Amino acid sequence: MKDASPQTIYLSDYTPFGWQVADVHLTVKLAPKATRVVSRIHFQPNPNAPAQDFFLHGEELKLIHAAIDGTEVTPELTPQGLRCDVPSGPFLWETEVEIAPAENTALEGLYMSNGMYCTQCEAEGFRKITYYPDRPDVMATFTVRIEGDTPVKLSNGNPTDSGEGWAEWHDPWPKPAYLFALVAGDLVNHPGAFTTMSGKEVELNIWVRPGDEGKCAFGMEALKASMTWDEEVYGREYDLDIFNIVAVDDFNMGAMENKGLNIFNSSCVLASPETSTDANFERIEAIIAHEYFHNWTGNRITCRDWFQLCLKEGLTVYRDSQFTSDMRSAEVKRISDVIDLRARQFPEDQGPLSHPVRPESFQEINNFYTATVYEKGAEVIGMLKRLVGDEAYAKALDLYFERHDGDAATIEDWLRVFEDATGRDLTQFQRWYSQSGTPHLSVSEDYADGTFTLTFKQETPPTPGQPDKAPQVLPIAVGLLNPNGDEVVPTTVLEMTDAEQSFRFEGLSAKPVASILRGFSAPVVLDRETSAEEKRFLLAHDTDAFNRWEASRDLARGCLFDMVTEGAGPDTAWIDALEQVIRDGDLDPAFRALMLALPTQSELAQMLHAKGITPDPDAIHAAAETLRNAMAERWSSLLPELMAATRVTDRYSPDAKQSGKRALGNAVLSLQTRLDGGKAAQAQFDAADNMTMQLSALSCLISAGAEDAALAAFEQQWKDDRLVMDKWFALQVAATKPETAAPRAEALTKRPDFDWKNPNRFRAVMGSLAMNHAGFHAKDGSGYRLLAEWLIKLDGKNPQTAARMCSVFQTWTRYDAGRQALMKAELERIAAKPDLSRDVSEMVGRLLS
Ligand code: 0A1
Ligand code: ZN
Repeated sequence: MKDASPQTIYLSDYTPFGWQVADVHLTVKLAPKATRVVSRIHFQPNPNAPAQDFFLHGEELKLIHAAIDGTEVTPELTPQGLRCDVPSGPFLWETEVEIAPAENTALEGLYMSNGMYCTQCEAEGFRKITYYPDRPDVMATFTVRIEGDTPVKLSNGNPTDSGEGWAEWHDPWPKPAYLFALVAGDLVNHPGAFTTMSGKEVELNIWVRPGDEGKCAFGMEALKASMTWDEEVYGREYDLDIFNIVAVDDFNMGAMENKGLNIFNSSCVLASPETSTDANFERIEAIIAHEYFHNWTGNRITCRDWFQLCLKEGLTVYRDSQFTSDMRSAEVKRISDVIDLRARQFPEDQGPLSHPVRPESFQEINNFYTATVYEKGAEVIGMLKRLVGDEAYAKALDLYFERHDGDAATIEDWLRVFEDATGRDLTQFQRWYSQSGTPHLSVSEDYADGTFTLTFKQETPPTPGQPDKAPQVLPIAVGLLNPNGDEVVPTTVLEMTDAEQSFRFEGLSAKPVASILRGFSAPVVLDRETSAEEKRFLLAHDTDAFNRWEASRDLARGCLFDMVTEGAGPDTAWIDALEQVIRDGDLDPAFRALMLALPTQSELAQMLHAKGITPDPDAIHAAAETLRNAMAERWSSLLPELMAATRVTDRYSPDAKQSGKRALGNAVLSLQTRLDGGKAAQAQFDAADNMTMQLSALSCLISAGAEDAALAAFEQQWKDDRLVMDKWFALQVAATKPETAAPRAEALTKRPDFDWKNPNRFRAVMGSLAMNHAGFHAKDGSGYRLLAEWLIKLDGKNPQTAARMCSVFQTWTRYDAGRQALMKAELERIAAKPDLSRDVSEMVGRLLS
């Protein structure tokens, strides 16, 4: 039965569940269309909860029978669950339900992927497996018996016993139901082992479908590195005898941290040099770390309710970014994270979907697994660390683990730990969790008699439901350079608490050049009027790598802005200043590759909109093309030289050193393609022995319009590899010219291998269409129409993935009246779909509001 009237849930309505669960015993008898789930649960009254009806969540379940202390009962059933009269003391609750995993296309609860049974219970999927108080503050130990004829049967915790056709698992750590997992199938394992810091042996496995065994070694090494890192940096040890990872082809998200049994989208764990790019390797390493780190930040300490999602996600993203910084280059990681934040979180925070890091209401929690909760949530932790210092941060984290181990905690608990560990008052800091929107920070400078004064003003524009904002605490990292380029004041963190505040630097011999917001020390928009000359100075001399990159980015933004608004030509002074950096062989090639990338077209659209100019996607695209062509022409003799210097002759490794060289080489190749029409790219494509080189060459050929032969050859080579074919689908749409983006996407949807129920394949085509800025925003509305049609279709099968993708419309009010009307009409068409899911309905409602 469908949920007819979506309800809004409020943080302020939180009440504890009326019962505690002592333990859960599940027997799952697997069958594709009629799986039986028998649950035996010991409930006892919760002395800390107000009186309430006994209500258990349950959706799309066929109740076979229910009993209390062995006596059959007839509960009242609703579309959301069941209500029942229960004894006043402790009791044993038993139910048997039937579910059909083979028919579950929503990929939530128990479902099947390529003949394999698997589960996804976060956030509220367990209620599709059995009746249960499916909320994170109800924690219990689980014993699971799996019956079925698949050779492998896995669940959380440690294996306890098994026999012909059955296996039993016991998880000794109390956990909420969202961390429950079960996997059964014909799987093979890539084994490993780890000895923890206290000398405990842990068995490790990566389980995959037969044929994928050769793609597990990198993931296993990443897992071991994560386990070591969490011991060394956070003092956190693993706590079970076994840690299993399973790769699943059909998965809505990247991966899931189920206790002792992490389930991964196969694209986020399987890797080989031939089939995965350097970027894939880096992402896999980070996601494996992320899920592993959840064992402490998420599992041992979980969330009281879903409003506290950032408690586990912000912290775990922060921890995985620290890990990547330690494993690779901290500077490159920081720049990449900021690029990502601006591309995904800023538009969210500046549009109709804006919400606080800790939202205060929702209809469908699955719609709040957002860049704001994850990435801004991590930025907030980075700021906290910057404000209290590294040592105090470490002390606070120790206290957090000590005080809250085994708890379902809140943001208040988290901040109290910091207050207790440091003696600071974090009342104002709390606004980072409750106020939505991106603060704008402006700055003015004054110099007189050796004293340099920086005056900052902060202001956060109104966001949905929050017309007025109070000032937030901003850690502003600043360094000062002398006119000769020497650093006279090293990085200093200024703590801004007021709407307007001045900071003085004394004893200077000349007016310095300020490097502000070093390392992007706070997630704000910095509105700073500086001359191009000063930016070029910072580009050449700043000791802070982030701000060096930012100075160049700013110049590029300014140049593109002038090109679009005034018809100006490319800024050759910037191109020449950048050349010095690109040529500098002492600089990390990965950093130089980042310096070569232009701001995204969507970022420019946002910038124009913020300045009151309606962005024209075609004009932005044209300006970016002209600028890239100018860079290529100006550097025509440098490019071949650089390509030669970045050639890797050693055996392929996805490490930072080699991948940095390839990144630079491929950035150069894309410029070279503008001069030779794809000659060098074709040569690289033909010679490539790894996916990084092959795919970037293909990308260049597509943008040069010289791709037919290469596309066919690629398809021929990789037609049987689903993950590689996802790249093939994606690239043709993402890298093609705007006018061919929507027609190509549409043609691809007509292929028999466009298996649109697979979220990876769907996103490969539709997500890439949205990423082709001018293509998606084609004036005739063809991009919008195609996407809306497919979202309507997907909504009937997989509401969660459809809803997530609705966010590509979040910037719709930025554009001209014609485009706005077209997008609005598509959103209204989606909203009018009969039986629209709660997920998509909430998203479209927010987008149109
Ligand atoms: N907790 C996981 C992400 C995740 C969230 C929701 C899911 O289904 C709705 C699945 C996975 C993580 O942060 O990795
Ligand atoms: Zn996570």
